[in-house]
Amino acid sequence: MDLLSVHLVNPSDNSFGTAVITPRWLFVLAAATPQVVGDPILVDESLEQIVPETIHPGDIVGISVHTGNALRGYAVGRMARSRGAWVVYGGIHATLFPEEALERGDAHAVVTGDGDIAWGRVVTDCLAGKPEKIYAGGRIEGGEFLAARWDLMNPERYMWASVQTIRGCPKHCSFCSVWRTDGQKPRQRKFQSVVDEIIALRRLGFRFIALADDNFYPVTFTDLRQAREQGNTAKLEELTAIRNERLLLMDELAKLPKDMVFFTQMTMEAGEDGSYLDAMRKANIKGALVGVEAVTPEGLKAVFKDWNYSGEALAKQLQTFEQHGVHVLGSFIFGLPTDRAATFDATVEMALKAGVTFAQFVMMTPFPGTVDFGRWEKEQSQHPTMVGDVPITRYWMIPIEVRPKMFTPHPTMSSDEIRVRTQRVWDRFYNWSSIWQRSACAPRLRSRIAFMFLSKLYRQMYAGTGISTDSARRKKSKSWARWTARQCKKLFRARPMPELQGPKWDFGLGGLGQAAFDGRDESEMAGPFVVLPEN
Ligand code: B12
Ligand code: SF4
Repeated sequence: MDLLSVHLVNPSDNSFGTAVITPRWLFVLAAATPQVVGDPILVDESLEQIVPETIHPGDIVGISVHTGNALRGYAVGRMARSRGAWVVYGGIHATLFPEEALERGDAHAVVTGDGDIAWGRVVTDCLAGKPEKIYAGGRIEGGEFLAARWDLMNPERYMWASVQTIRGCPKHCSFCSVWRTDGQKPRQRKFQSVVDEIIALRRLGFRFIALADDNFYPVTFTDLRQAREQGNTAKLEELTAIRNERLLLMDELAKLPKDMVFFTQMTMEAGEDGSYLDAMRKANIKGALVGVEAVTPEGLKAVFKDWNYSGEALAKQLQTFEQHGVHVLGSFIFGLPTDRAATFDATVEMALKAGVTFAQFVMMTPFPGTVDFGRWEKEQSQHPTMVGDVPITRYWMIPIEVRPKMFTPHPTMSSDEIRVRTQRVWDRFYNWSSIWQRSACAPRLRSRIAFMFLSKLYRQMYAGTGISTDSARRKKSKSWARWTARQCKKLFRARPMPELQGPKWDFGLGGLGQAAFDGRDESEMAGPFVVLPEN
């Protein structure tokens, strides 16, 4: 009898042949796959579509769905089940809608929450022919997060790798589901495990790494002050320990080869803490996505983010990042009820004034699990708007060709007006002359060219294929993005460093970085770091 295979599928309607960032879950679940079934087959559809003939009866197919790719994910699941495989879903959307995955995606089982531990149980139960319908993966502790199996990745296909250092966010922004699904308590990985993984990636030739964190600045001065004022010693100790672990991580990252470039996301509150930003710069964390969202106090209030800065203070706060050597990717939302026609120009002008290195302008989308979604679903409950036979509050189930561009009506602007104005903002921020000016932050011509390509790629892949665009533009953007992606890939790759040694930690690697080093002798990891001169 042939041995069965485990397939892990990252669904996508858009295959570019090359992807910017590795979908981390694929490589983490690979690490969680019991050895008895061998190495799983990893399929990332953002590279190329799955070939149905590779699925055989008795195989186990794990599919990850977020809201944007749920429809494609369900199609893959139905195909796999029709070929006799066990079909299992996980990921944020499956966590929020397990019943939908069972019904529309033909699932045998759904894992909610973290898969690091639950996946092993699912595979074992499938092998026994008796999977349960729902597995509650829950929120595991940071020390239990598995290191990814990078040995199963084709390094030629990705520009950036992704490593997670922390999950959860203490905030509660109205448009975000992270604090509901991942929780408000930061769950921090052991820094040694993170460093081990990064070394494994640099050995493969990756020097650009996205720190796939919800919020890299989980403890603010306000949090510390409040705990102190309340005389809450336990809380103060907990917060201080989280902060110290962050600093330890950054100390270690600073010892890695100097050509490494990290990128993360965090709140703009970090602008209050120059020493933290300095530690980031020293650690080669060269950039951070910062959720600016809105540039007016009314807009910030509307998204429960009134702790963010607006006006002059906002520009100053963002400039502080840049002054400390941390580039900002400012993220702005359009379509908030408080937005007016003038908001678009005011926003792009603020982005330019604040000197952010990159910016993204997204259209308001009510993602499930958010406060905004809950409010909207309630409003719609009496007389739901339907698109075909699908209520608009299940918009991800509407075929792409007929899916509206925006879902919640705006009090004063049509969705077309918002879309067109948003496109203009992207065009203005990313015109060649603005990019050229911003590229002055790159020290050498080669990196300046890389910066310009990256800016254009970002603009094309994001705005050109996203909801704020039309189908003709989307088609043109896709082929442009494909070409640019090939050029960018060459710029991002570094010479693999199989000889790179990492620190030998005081304790065994068991449960920490082991998966990243599978097949390697622990003694290979001993010794000092090899530090390269900057190139
Ligand atoms: C890094 C990141 C990105 C990166 C990289 C994406 C990539 N290629 O991986 C970038 C910046 C490109 C990005 C882009 C976007 N992102 Co994003 N991103 C994240 C972030 C911060 C971390 C994801 C990650 O790598 N986590 C680490 C892995 C290990 O965790 P995980 O994926 O959750 O997987 C675990 C479990 O979910 C489970 N699991 C997952 N899959 C499966 C499958 C099976 C079978 C099983 C058993 C278990 C299982 O097990 C895993 C291990 O525990 C998340 C936030 C979050 N907390 O999830 C947002 C998040 C996923 N992104 C989100 C959004 C909205 C977007 C964008 C649409 C942004 C925008 N407005 O345009 C785009 C869409 C991109 C696209 N087309 O896919 C939302 C999704 C909301 C939703 N309901 O779908 C999130 C949750 C953030 C948020 N604010 O709400 N993103
Ligand atoms: S948007 Fe950012 S700051 Fe707000 S809850 Fe989500 S992860 Fe936290």
